[in-house]
Amino acid sequence: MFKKILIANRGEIALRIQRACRELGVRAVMVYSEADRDAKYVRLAEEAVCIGPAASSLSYLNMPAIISAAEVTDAEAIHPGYGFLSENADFAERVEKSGFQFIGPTPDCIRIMGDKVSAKQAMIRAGVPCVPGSEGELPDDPVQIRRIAKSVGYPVIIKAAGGGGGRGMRVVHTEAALINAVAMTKAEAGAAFGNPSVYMEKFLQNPRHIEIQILADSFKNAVYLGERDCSMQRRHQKILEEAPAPGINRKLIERIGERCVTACKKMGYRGAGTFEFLYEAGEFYFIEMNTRVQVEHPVTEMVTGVDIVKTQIMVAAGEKLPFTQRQITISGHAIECRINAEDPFKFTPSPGRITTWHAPGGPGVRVDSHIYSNYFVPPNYDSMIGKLIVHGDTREQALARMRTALLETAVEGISTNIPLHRELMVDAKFMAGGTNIHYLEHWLEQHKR
Ligand code: MV4
Repeated sequence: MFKKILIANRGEIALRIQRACRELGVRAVMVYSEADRDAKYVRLAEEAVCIGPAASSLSYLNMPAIISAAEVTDAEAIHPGYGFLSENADFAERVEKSGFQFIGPTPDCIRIMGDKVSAKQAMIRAGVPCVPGSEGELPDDPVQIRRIAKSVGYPVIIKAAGGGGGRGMRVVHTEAALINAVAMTKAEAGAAFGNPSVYMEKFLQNPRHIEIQILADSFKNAVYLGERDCSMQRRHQKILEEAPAPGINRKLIERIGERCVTACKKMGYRGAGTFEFLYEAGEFYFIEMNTRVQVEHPVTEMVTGVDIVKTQIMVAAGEKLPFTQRQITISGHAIECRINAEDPFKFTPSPGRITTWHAPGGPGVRVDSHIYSNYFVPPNYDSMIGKLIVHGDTREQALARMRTALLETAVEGISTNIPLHRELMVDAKFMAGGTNIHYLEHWLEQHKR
């Protein structure tokens, strides 16, 4: 095991990784921007290094500053968390070239999954079901583009190979709009991602967003840890997640999970990863793979008992996965509410000083947050200030525990989206389970205030 690792992130995930390090007996070096010097995990740290001013581009995205911090503190490995540099293949490569272990997959795997066209091709080869569409990048010839769209069937969606997470895509309903839409998406993709390559898929109208968590070691061992339902989102920002996904056939999930495991073994994938699928009319369609630990990993930890962050560190240190697929079982139900510093219905950011913080508690309640009373939420970063996670024997018990947890939680001094979560927890359709990716936006439209 490593003696010391550097945590190249901030906020709740920096604290989460620090906690995993303590359990493993690994010293953690925290890096922080000038806006984060009073952070709880910085105070708790055995070592901390300031890497620059508040702006992310000058601190948490500043590769030389992060690598220098690892050098001066003699860290052996770097954990990138999520966001920032976590899926940057060039960063992973520079980390390795500087003699450190990147806690994540190889730069090659990150690069292949970062290009959504090559990711899809890798999945097709591994037998993972994908959304029907162009096999690979769209050609330039308008006649061929029209032919592909006709065979896929309208509506289609044009997606940038360099996009992902909802960036660089356009829905096309008619042949008349097709060629212009492709040209526009290509131009935007070239400007935004430095890669004009686009591909086409059948546009699914009312899917759910279901993702499969995997863990893999360097010895071609891989397991899937079941699925998460992340359909409750607004503008591609997830607001709550749950595991397992309500109402989906377990045998089907097992078949898809096994395909994901096969894909990992074929790619030589190492670390934690997530296969994102759209689920519609009883079928799964792969869309993207995330090569990092995700915000919503705790719901999977709660239903499997597996510590995903600890395992990431163990496999990066060259250890074998400490469990086989047969030892993984899903028990009960978990829900996570993301707590954001924002207006609960207008969604405008609400940074500032938290005057009061009361955390909830009780059986099956977990709080992943770095905040405290008198903490100042900086305006420079993502608005998420923590996550409330509950576990119950059944979905109904988890819902009841989340209602209580939300009732007990008090954040004063800033606005948060807790009032929105309180309403969703008593919403009849959400309570029934299985709402799709459009549900929250429609709900907000109907509950305008
Ligand atoms: C789609 C789709 C419908 N059909 N692809 C958006 C984020 C990116 N990961 C892929 N996205 C979508 N791809 C096909 N072929 C609908 C979406 C989509 C979506 C997906 C997951 C979660 C929320 C979403 C919100 C709008 C659109």
